[in-house]
Amino acid sequence: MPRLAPALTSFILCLWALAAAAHEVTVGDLTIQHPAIPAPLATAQAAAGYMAIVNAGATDDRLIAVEMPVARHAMLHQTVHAADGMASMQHLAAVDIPAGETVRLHPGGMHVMLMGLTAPLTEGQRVPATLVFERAGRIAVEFVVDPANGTDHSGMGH
Ligand SMILES: [Cu+2]
Repeated sequence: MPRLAPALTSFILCLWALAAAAHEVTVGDLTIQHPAIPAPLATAQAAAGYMAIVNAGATDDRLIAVEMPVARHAMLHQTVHAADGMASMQHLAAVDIPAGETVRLHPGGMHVMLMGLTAPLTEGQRVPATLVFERAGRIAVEFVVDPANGTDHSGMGH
């Protein structure tokens, strides 16, 4: 089937690219899907990290801390939009991960706020981090630096 080979090859390459772009880590009942940081400006002091957390178990959990050596402080934040359209951010003590649910940290919502970057983050880079859960304990992940999302997070209401 010589004519099928190129199509098959590109299909396999495509699968491989998808796998590389969407990584995940499963420990026990929790799956952390695609932890990622949109590439900040080279001069940025702050950045935001996003991911989805799936709790396939029957017990609620909570994300209580994030440790990331590339930032002096990593905090859990929630972007809130006031009636006048202005966005600001609130610190969250924890993010609830209810049993059987998927919680998404995404632009405009909850995020991991990285303050005081100790090194520039460039697209494609993998940034080690530890997520600390109340029940599941410590889970090591790697945040991938994704293409910039066009928003300069560093200027938002801190
Ligand atoms: Cu923030």
